[in-house]
Amino acid sequence: HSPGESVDLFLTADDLAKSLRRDVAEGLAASPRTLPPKWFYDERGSALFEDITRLDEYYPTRREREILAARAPAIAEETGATMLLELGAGSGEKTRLLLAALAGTLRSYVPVDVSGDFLGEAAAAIAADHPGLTVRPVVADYEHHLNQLPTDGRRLIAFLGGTIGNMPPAARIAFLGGLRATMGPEDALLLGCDLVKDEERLVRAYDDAAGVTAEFDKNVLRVINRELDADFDPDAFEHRAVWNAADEWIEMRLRSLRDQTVRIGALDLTCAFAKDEEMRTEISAKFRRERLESELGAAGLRLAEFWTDEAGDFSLSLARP
Ligand code: AVJ
Repeated sequence: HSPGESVDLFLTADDLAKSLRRDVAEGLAASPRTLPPKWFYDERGSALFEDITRLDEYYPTRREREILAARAPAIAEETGATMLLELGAGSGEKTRLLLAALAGTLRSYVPVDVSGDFLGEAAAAIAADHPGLTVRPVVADYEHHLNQLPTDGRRLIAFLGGTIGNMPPAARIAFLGGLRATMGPEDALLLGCDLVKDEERLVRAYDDAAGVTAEFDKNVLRVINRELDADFDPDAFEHRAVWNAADEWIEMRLRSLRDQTVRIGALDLTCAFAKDEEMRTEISAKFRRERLESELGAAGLRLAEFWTDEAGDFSLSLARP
């Protein structure tokens, strides 16, 4: 893939390689072992996630789209945004709903993603459909480069899909505070958050009958094999989704099916996994309005709107300084 000449780079392939090495070294040394979810999304992982969004069991994408379709005009009216800054690409259809609603005021669209692979192409497609709109894709890690993102105009910062749930509470609060610090008085944050609901539905959403999520989970092992010269056998691990009621988040785990040893060449590391040992590969926090409002408040953001879909499964919040 060619990222195209118009992509702003705050993160090079070398930076990414270094942070993968650091994350894997730290995560495999921890007890229990963890791997951060940001490494799922190579080309295959991104395609698997797209498949997940179309599964019957995986409701968040569908529900968020329903809310956006209903509320995009209100979002446009309340924000009068001149710039749409989208953290995390790959929500093309939802972006289009927002772009259409904001057409009256919007001058620029800034998609931000850690991977430039598809960013340039997706941005070119959007630019072609919206003549007059300046499209400025940025390759950056939104947990670390918030203050390098453009700040001109009235910004609507969209962080959709429930991805904020991948951050543990402390990181989430630091992220929201960091974001707030970059916001002017006219800026607004549009935040998608999945909601707490019955355990059975949550677990099925993260452990579907067709096994797509299992493949997605194991994909992180393939990424590590390729990027760090490792020899994980994905078939020697089993995918699990567990509801952590105390923390109100779903955990995805990979459980070792036997005693085994894995070699990670690039780290000069050999790891022993015991049979049944579980490695945590993702948390996906689920929210209640009160907790969300208080976390936003702690970051200096006021909850201006809180919308859900008809079934009350998912939420979209509009927050302001
Ligand atoms: C893209 C982070 C929102 O947490 O629901 C889907 C990723 N993991 N199935 C989520 C995911 C397993 C997803 N996010």
